[in-house]
Amino acid sequence: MSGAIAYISRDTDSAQWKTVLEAGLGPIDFRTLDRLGNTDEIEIALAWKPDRGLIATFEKVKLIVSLGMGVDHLLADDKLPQGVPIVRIMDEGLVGQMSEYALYWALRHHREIDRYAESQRARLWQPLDFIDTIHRRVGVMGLGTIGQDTTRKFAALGFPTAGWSRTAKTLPGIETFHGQDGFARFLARCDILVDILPLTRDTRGILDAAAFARLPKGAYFINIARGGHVVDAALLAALDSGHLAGAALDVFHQEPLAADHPYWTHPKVRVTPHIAGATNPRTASPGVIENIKRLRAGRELINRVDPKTGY
Ligand code: OXD
Repeated sequence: MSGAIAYISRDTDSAQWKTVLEAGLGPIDFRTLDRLGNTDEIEIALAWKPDRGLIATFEKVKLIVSLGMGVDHLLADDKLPQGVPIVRIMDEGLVGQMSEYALYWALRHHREIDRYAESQRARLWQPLDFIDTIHRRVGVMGLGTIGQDTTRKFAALGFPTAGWSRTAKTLPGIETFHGQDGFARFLARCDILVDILPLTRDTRGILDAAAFARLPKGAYFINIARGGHVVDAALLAALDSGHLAGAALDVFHQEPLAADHPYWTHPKVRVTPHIAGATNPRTASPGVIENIKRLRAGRELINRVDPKTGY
């Protein structure tokens, strides 16, 4: 039998992962955090938020698989073995969930559903003025797989949609901006801003007071990327001053969000517990199986991460 596959995560789906991997690979030596056994036998680490330094103890590890599409949880480990390839899952199910989540909050804001809920509580029949879809400009930060799917769906609904990325990208029907110069111009045209960027050295704290100030007055912010992009005090100040209409936040600097964090009770903030997209072993496993086969056959890996760019 080949080397062991270790499931390094506190999530509770290890049995499902074992089942789907065995369906594609045949019998495997599958280890979990509580039963790692002789760690020199571990060939592949399937990891989600591993403890710092743990993977470094697997002296013969040949492949690290991120069990999420983001890899910041791995790259934050300064002891991660250098030179061991890192791949991430690419899960169409997860991509669809993420764009669906962004669309939900955007439409809820766009159609003033919260104000109608208030009217209902007061038994008030009160139609409100509305903004036409063609005048509500949506902007998506991050044009990777999820960002592209999200821009495509907003554009299909008729929202003037733009995207911003580090390097230039061209997408049909989408206005694109890139780099530092493009960022200010991009923000200035976002009535709804959706964050789907990876968390890297360059994007940590990117949404600060200056960035929020560049958004048009009344803009709405949706974060399905990482809490580390946001300077929380700046977001709260922009909401409190009335510059921003509201925010839907699925990700936070610290998760779970501390019980006394102001986001929980802020009237303009909607909090969800990092559920915008969940990795499903059934839909995520084909890519993982393919990579394990490629590794063992000495072939080029897919969905490989460049530790320098962080995605
Ligand atoms: C991911 C996530 O990175 O769920 O996949 O945050």
